[in-house]
Amino acid sequence: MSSHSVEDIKQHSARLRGTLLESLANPITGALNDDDQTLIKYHGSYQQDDRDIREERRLAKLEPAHSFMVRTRTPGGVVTPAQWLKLDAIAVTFAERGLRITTRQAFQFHGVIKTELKATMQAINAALIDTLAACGDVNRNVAVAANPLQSQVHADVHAQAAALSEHLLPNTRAYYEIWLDEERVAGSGSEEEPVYGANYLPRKFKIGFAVPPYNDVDVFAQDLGFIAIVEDGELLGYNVSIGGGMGATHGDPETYPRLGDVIGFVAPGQVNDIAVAVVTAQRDFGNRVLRKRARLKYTVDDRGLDWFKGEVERRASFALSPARPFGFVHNGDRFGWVDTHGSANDGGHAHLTLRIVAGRIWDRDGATHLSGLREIARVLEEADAGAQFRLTPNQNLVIAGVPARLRERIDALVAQYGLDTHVTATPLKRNALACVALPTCGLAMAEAERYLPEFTDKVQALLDANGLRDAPIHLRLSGCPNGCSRPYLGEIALVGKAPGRYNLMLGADHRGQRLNTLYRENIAEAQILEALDPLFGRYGAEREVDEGFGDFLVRTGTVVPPRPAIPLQLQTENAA
Ligand code: SRM
Ligand code: SF4
Repeated sequence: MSSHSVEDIKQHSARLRGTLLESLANPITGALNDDDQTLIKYHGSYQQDDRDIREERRLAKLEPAHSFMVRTRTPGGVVTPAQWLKLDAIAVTFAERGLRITTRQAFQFHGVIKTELKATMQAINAALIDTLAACGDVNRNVAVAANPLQSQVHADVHAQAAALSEHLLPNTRAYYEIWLDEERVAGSGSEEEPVYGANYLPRKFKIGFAVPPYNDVDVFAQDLGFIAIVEDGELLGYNVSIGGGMGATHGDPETYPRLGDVIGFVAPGQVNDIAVAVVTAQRDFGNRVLRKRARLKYTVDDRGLDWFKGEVERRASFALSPARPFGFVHNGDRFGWVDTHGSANDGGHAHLTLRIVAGRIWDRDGATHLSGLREIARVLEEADAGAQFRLTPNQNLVIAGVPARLRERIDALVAQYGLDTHVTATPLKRNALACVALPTCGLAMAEAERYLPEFTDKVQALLDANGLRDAPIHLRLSGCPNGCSRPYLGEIALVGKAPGRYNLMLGADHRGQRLNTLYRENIAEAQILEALDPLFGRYGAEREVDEGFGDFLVRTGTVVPPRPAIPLQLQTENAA
């Protein structure tokens, strides 16, 4: 990799252009020049290689099997059936392993080769979707509560989040020039970056909007969270939380997962201003020397929450109002059909949430999910009734706004293509998350996505044996401590340490308000199952009514968790 620091590369990149055009044109290698490997992230892509065959290729003296992951910027993960069909065609033409729903409501394509990267980007653009700022030291895809229940408020919150995503886009035209052949305009005065500055942010930045009582976006895992405060069906504004983040490095106490702190309340009209104030404060005070300490969570801890809040208010030129009470009941998805008959916005429509295991939509072994969703998209496009696909931050899929007359047809297609695991799978399997990990993720230390089905089968067998078949336990699997499946918010989580070895984390709640804690370090599957079995036994025998597994472990002193995210005075009853 490059010997230049990321800060140097950004600064000397001519606003994220670098030598990307030359790199793409170089026929000798499937890779990019070193510095361009950093810059391409801001355009929504990562250079990767197939780690399954890395060693084999090294021995054969071949360069690694390079390819690119491409990630969309789709705030709240909303696309139309027509867009779905276009994304599906891109997956079939240019990518391997279909479409991948991410934990931030984006699509990822894996395995795109360099010579087809530009065509892929252009095809995404032709679907009226972009990939700008999907990765890199900028604001990433904005996550938004996924289910369009109580639809007017959800529509309002989604619109707010999409507008904020636009507001925080970098101004550089590099993306349009490199991928879409826009001509470069001399002077580049319009490329000034009043929010980001010449060096962009010290690190990635993430924003999420939650609509209580559901916390499907895991709002406290975001650098900046907005929690909608709704009264009598009206959106009053948002509580603001800052300083969430999951990533850590094994064995380095200077890095840690952290839940956001609620610092106050803003009206809808103040959202963009407060976001810009937080982003620019992080831009100016975030750690640009140590990347592992560069996220907002560390800036907040290093400077102090009160100091940071004061700085944000100074920049926004207004004071935050006191935070309002709110309550979360759940951070998972609600599966199956949800009827919204009679609601003001979309009378006579319903929404179907499908379980997509680890977010991977592809055709294999009789489970032809990509084909099935293509058929569903065709039906919805033809009906032209305003239905949408909405990706959830739990890697699942909502088919939203389905007219009553189409329900039977959709149900038939769901069954025909094996898309009905929301009905057939147990709650454990429905709620489990896994990050991508091997073979594409360059940082993976252990399997995650590929291991999830086998691992959940084994945990399920233990639950069954303990009379807990339908226990709705949230299980999350990450291939390394970066925490892309937000594992530190799992009631049970595995965090990869080495091939076949994981840290076992236990004790988060199922509302995204309490982190879990390390229970056993660096153990293999047999030991993990051995550790879980007696805990399930006790849970089955001693749990209180409706008590979650994580809550049980904490109440019984089996694990001692870090502090909860929300001060008690802010929690309404349904959060208890
Ligand atoms: Fe992530 C890096 C995949 C959500 C924390 N993440 C990566 C990379 C790009 C590996 C790399 O840097 O080379 C992974 C690419 C794997 C691949 O082959 O596709 C990767 N992250 C993902 C996705 C696809 C996981 C998934 O299974 O869905 C998610 C894409 C989200 C999106 O659409 O934008 C994804 N990553 C997350 C989340 C969850 C979230 O945002 O809600 C987190 C934890 C929250 C946070 O940021 O703290 C997360 N990813 C990281 C980190 C640790 C960052 C840190 O500052 O601590 C890294 C490593 C890094 O940035 O250096 C990372
Ligand atoms: Fe890769 Fe680690 Fe993220 Fe999993 S958690 S996708 S292994 S960086």
